[in-house]
Amino acid sequence: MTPDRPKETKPPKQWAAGVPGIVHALVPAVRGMGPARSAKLLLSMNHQDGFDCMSCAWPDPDRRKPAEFCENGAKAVTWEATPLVVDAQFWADHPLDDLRTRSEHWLGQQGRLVEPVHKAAGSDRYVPVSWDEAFAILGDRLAGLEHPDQAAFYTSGRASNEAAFVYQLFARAFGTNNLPDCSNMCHESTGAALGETIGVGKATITYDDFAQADLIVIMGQNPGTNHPRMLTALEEAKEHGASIVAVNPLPEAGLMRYKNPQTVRGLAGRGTQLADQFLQIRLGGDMALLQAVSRRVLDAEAAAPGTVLDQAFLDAHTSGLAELTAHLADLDEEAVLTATGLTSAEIDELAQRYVRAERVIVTWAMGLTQHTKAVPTIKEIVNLLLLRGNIGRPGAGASPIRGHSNVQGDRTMGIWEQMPPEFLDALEAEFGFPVPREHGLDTVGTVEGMAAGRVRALVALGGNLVGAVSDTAAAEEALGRTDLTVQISTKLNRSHAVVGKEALILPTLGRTEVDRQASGEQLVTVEDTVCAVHASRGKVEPVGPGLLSEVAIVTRAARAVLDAREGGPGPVDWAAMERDYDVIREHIARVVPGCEDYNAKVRRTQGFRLPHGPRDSRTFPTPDGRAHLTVNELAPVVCPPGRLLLQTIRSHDQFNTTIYRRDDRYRGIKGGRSVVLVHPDDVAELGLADGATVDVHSEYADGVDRVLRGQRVVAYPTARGCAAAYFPEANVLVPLGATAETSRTPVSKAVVVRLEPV
Ligand SMILES: Nc1nc2c(c(=O)[nH]1)N[C@H]1C(S)=C(S)[C@@H](COP(=O)(O)OP(=O)(O)OC[C@H]3O[C@@H](n4cnc5c(=O)[nH]c(N)nc54)[C@H](O)[C@@H]3O)O[C@H]1N2
Ligand SMILES: Nc1nc2c(c(=O)[nH]1)N[C@H]1C(S)=C(S)[C@@H](COP(=O)(O)OP(=O)(O)OC[C@H]3O[C@@H](n4cnc5c(=O)[nH]c(N)nc54)[C@H](O)[C@@H]3O)O[C@H]1N2
Ligand code: SF4
Ligand SMILES: [Mo]
Repeated sequence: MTPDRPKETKPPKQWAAGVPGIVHALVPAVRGMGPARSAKLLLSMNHQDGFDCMSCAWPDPDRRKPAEFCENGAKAVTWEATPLVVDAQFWADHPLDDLRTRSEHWLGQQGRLVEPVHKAAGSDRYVPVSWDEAFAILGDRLAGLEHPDQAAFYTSGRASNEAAFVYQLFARAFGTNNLPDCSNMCHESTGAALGETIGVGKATITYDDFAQADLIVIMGQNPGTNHPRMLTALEEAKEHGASIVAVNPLPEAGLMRYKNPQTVRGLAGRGTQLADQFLQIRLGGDMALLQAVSRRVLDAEAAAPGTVLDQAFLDAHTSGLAELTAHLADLDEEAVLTATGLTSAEIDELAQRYVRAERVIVTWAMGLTQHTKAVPTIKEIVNLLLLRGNIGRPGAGASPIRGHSNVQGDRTMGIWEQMPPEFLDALEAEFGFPVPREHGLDTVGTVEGMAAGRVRALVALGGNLVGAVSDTAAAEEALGRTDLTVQISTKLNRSHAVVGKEALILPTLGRTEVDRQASGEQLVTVEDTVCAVHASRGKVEPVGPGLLSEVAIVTRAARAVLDAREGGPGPVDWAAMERDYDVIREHIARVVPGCEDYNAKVRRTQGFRLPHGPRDSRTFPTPDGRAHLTVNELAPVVCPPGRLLLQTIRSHDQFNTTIYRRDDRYRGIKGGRSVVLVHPDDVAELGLADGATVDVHSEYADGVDRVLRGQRVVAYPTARGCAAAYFPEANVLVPLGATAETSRTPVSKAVVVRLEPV
């Protein structure tokens, strides 16, 4: 792909949102959708009788404002609800060779997909086919595989609970647990760490806890861009007296100051200063920082016994305190300072804030999960919180902030290659077919399987697997080796251009659109990052007459495949589920823990909250019923001299692999994405200059030269020794095998690189 360098760059912004936020939300909305459609959609967004924002997983407050959306939510709606469609002529004009030269930005701009298309083996282009033909091809090819494990069923986190439930049912009725998902590349490390330590892999807080916290520590997360309405919750928390600490290599605008566009002060004034303390940490330094803070907490307790730790809580509910205390007694402060790039005084200040605060929330996202040591790092968050009983009481807790709007719900519904036996038992009891028990493939495993020829067919419910996963060249080659790829999607992306020998695109309704089935208009349900489940109802007419919902596509695909294979269709009544989603929800109620009486509960005004032992009653569903303080060996990333540690980040104008515009307003980048952000002193030390063009080479033991060409160097106030470039372009730099311990999440935030001038 040709580099896309911006012509000039400006200094980063010191504050987020305000008037420009509104303008950036509304102008493109009205331009893209027209005033009537814009008003209808934006005002019903995140409201009880409207649709759930399809962008991020940030929760809704109980008391909603008339406009309950942010700039980036508006962009997501505008992108989906465009009246522009990909017509039949497009497929004639654009063979795959041509599509492969196009950028993600261009592909996404072509409009909504409205008819199924098929690329035959040996052909160089897609041609429109009827739905019946599409399902017949799908049924024939999947039924023809030698073994169900030769297929993988990928999911991106936008699918509704109903679509996710029927999709995992389809995969398991077909006979495989190969259910990789975007979560494997996202919060998998969180699930692994929390599951092991507290028994539940989800946030231990509710929305209201933010307003009750004394201290909120935001680690490895950029809420101003990725969860913008979180800034409103943070502003409210500050009004209630909370202090905020941001731990980040970048001084992200949204962490510094917020001008709430819904208040007078936000529109006209200076807004609210958010972070009281900013710790500009080196990439991958968080585990060392957390250990150093816990060590200080333990030292304070030793100096004044009985005054610092929540001993009653520790005795009643946890294990491992003695081991942790002994381990941290040997912590090497010098190693901590090297790993974090911070001073002892800065760490002292955070520790003092922590000890002074009665109620502490720690939030985190990709800055923590996409590291080799991600899982132990998140376990150190749990250690720190447990020491003072900051789990399972108001205003306190562990708060991973999920990415995709329903990524958490998809997991709850069974989208996971390693669902626990209890879930599989319940599925088997409900539907009466033998459910496969062996763990399936995760995302990296699926790509490896395709490369090795073991995975011959890929079905994707949304997403852009080849665009999102690491090692682009290897992943594209692996995809190309499969017999069939099937993409169920709203819009084009790289995964429609890089395909198997045969390929299908099955276009689907988006969340903004009314979903009508034989029994009438349907609602779907979603779960946000704090386990709140609620309904979502489309508001506008579908962009094309022939579009099917995700549920309809999945249930019809299941029928086509199961009918076509030996042994017959099996016991599941797929047609009943397509006709009326209440039927799906009745199954969910009987299979998914915490979803009893689901149809009634999701129709309540606020929906309902899934039960959560640690949050609700300090009940920890671990094997011994206790929360575990854990001992984790410090092993900071080593970056050789003359090299930088590079992270891959999102711009303010993208949603994952969807590029809305080629700008990044808060970081001062305009009209291009081929940049590498480097500290000014490092720019000088490397003999480069701001604005220079470089090739970025990553360095791994496998000796393969992976290179991101033609990036513009931007002198930027990041932590020393660190750099940043945009995902997905920078995925070319990360080998497929570079994954986090335990969770196998690609290590996208600590890539050793060398910059070579061109
Ligand atoms: N507009 C928009 N919204 C989105 C998305 C989007 O692409 N666009 N994506 C959605 C998805 S799927 C997700 S997962 C979330 C992602 O939300 P984020 O996790 O906020 O996304 P990233 O851009 O990956 O930003 C990571 C942040 O962590 C910091 N960081 C990186 N490495 C480290 C580290 O080692 N230590 C610390 N302390 N900080 C570090 C980076 O500087 C950056 O601020 O957002 C969701 N929401
Ligand atoms: N280097 C690097 N790589 C990363 C990351 C990183 O920080 N750095 N982040 C990782 C993370 S956190 C994630 S979550 C993954 C994201 O991986 P994915 O979830 O696979 O990718 P997306 O770009 O979110 O997928 C967007 C596509 O979904 C389809 N789509 C949109 N809406 C709908 C819908 O309503 N229904 C259906 N069926 N399809 C729809 C559209 O075709 C759109 O192009 O990427 C990961 N990759
Ligand atoms: S914060 Fe997230 S869920 Fe809320 S409107 Fe913005 S993008 Fe949508
Ligand atoms: Mo994500």
